[in-house]
Amino acid sequence: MAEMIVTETHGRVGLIRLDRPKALNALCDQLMAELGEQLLAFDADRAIGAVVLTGSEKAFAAGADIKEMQDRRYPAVLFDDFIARWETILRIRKPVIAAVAGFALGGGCELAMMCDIILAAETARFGQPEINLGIIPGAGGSQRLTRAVGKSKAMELILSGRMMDAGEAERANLVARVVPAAELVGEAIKLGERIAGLSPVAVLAAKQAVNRAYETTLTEGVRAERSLFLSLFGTPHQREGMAAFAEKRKPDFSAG
Ligand code: DAK
Repeated sequence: MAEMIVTETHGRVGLIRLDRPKALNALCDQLMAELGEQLLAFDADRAIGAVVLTGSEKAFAAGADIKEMQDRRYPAVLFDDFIARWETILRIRKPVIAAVAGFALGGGCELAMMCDIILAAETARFGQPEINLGIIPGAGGSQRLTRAVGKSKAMELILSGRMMDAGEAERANLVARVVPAAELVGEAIKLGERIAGLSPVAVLAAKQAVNRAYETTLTEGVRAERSLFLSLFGTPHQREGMAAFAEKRKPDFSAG
């Protein structure tokens, strides 16, 4: 029984709420293990088409748990499973939407950036303050933030530890959209429902294709897109989607 996350389903959308309020959802080992297990469970569930990951009004997550990390030493950190627990989310093939309100700092910002889409409440604050602790980002922050916002802003944020608000994060292309705090989770679920109502095969392929853009060269990415695109012509959903358009009706992607 999970103690640090709360799980709900809304139609075909699986919702995971980080629930460690006293520590502003600091990402301790137990929380990361529970989160990883639930993400894998939603990924394996054919009734779920998209996942929303959120925190509280005050914090998406204020980072890795500093108190848990403070006695860790090298090379012990090299040999334990510290890193593996953080990367389960990268194995999830369904879309994962981060709905961020309040602090998304350090590992919290990195976790949001490992999701496919970030929706932010007006209250959201993003940052990589690890430099204040004598370390640097360790779960991809220096790489993903730089790809999202560019070198100069990433350098400024990572070298100074400064936080940016939701408006700045939207202008810098870190987040897809900013919404009023009261509507954040509802908007994320609505987006998840829309995606979950589409062809699951096409959605999976689209996620893979965009990730190729993020991870490889243009030539390799275009090649990957082409083979994914062509493979979709072998699916019943391509026939249904195009037939529905020609027949002026809504497509039904529930079969197949
Ligand atoms: N860890 C542990 N506890 C935390 C925490 C954190 N990251 N953030 C907040 N808390 C706790 C506080 O200690 C406090 O607990 P009590 O004192 O009440 O017991 C409680 O949450 C409420 O926090 P505050 O009293 O500080 O609340 P404020 O509103 O005054 O301030 C704040 C909010 C977010 C500005 C402040 O709490 C803060 O600066 N927090 C630390 C932010 C931070 O430095 N985050 C980066 C942590 S380093 C890796 C993966 C990940 C990472 C590294 C490696 N691998 C896989 C290799 C990531 C590293 C990090 O994230």
